[in-house]
This record gives sequence, structure tokens and C-alpha cells, in this order.
Amino acid sequence: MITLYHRPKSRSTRFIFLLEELEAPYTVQLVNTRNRDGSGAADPANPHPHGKVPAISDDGVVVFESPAIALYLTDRFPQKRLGPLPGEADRGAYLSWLAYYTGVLEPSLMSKFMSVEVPRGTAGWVALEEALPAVIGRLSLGPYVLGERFSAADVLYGTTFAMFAQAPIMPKSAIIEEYVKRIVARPAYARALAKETA
Ligand SMILES: N[C@@H](CCC(=O)N[C@@H](CS)C(=O)NCC(=O)O)C(=O)O
Repeated sequence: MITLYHRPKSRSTRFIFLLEELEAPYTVQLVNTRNRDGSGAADPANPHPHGKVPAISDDGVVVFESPAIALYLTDRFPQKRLGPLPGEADRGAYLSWLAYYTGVLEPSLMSKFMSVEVPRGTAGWVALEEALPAVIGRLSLGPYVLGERFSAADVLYGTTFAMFAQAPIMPKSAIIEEYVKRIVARPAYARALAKETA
């Protein structure tokens, strides 16, 4: 049984979405985290090393950080075909775009959102103005990050763009807007939001 360590309306919500897509057996354990205003504290029950959400435990096997959890879950429930397996042609693209999400896209979005100048494009991540065209270029090849195939990578990218698409920091992009519509129209997304607010 999988336990999702969760705080409502946070990055862990998208893992309710993924677990619903996978029709996996899971329970949600609500945890406290630090808050933006400096209040709150990491919850000792949460196995993430900094008390962040999401984290999961699969009968004692702990996985934290969104791309790792996405990969772990799609490997764990291969019959749902929500992530290419080793040996499949698009496994490389899958791993790359999962890692890009956390290594480049998120830092670029957060840098912009918090008005922090990206030190230089040769650092580990790039400015949003450089990252977005790469993602939009990818999404212009097909409806999903992996082309015709919906995967857990879309759970990460789709929910992130759903959150930021209307933000002033985001340049308007019809490709991203259509992409977000496709992702949030999925029944598992609606189920996740309903479970979160239940
Ligand atoms: N790199 C992590 C980021 C997780 C993260 O920052 N989560 C936020 C909630 S959206 C959090 O737990 N913040 C509270 C804290 O950092 O103490 C991932 O992608 O999974």
C-alpha cells in the first residue's frame, strides 16, 4: 500500500492525480509543513529530508522529489503504461523531461516568480525566457510531452502550467493554454481535486 504525504493545494496534489490515473491502492497522510510566512514546521511524520511534500512510502520504501515519485510509480504500475519502461523507445525522452522539469523548468519559473535574476545561463538552469521555448517546442510536436502518449511527465508539466498559465510572469502561449485544457479535462484530475477538498 502506498502512503502519500500530502498538504492540500500543494505540489503533492498532483500525485493524487497520478495515483488516480494509475488506479493504485493508496492512502493520503496529511502532514504539516513550513509556511511561506515563516510559520509552521516540518512534520516528523514526513520522510522527506526537508519535510516537503510530496513524499511517498510504498510499504516502507520511501521516495521523495516529484520526478523520482513519478518515475517510481509508473515503473511500479507498468500495466497502466503511464511511463515508458526500460527498453522502450521513448524512455530516454521520458527521463529527460522528468529531470528537466525539476532541474530547469521549476527553478526558471521560481526565479521569475520571485524576481530573482538567474545568475547566468551556464549555471544549472536558465531563465524562463529560454526554458519556455524549449518546452513549447516540445509540446508543438504532439498533444503531450511524449508526443501522442500521455504520461506522468504531463502530470508534472500540466499541473504546473495550470497553476502558472494565468500568472503575469507567463508569456501568453496558445500551445500551453491548449495543453493545460487537455490535462485538466482528465477525469482523474477532477477526482483528485474532489478528494483533496472532501
Ligand atoms: N523539489 C520538490 C519541491 C517540493 C516543495 O517545495 N513542496 C512545497 C509545497 S508545494 C513544500 O513542501 N513547502 C514547505 C517546505 O518547504 O517546508 C518537488 O518537486 O517535489
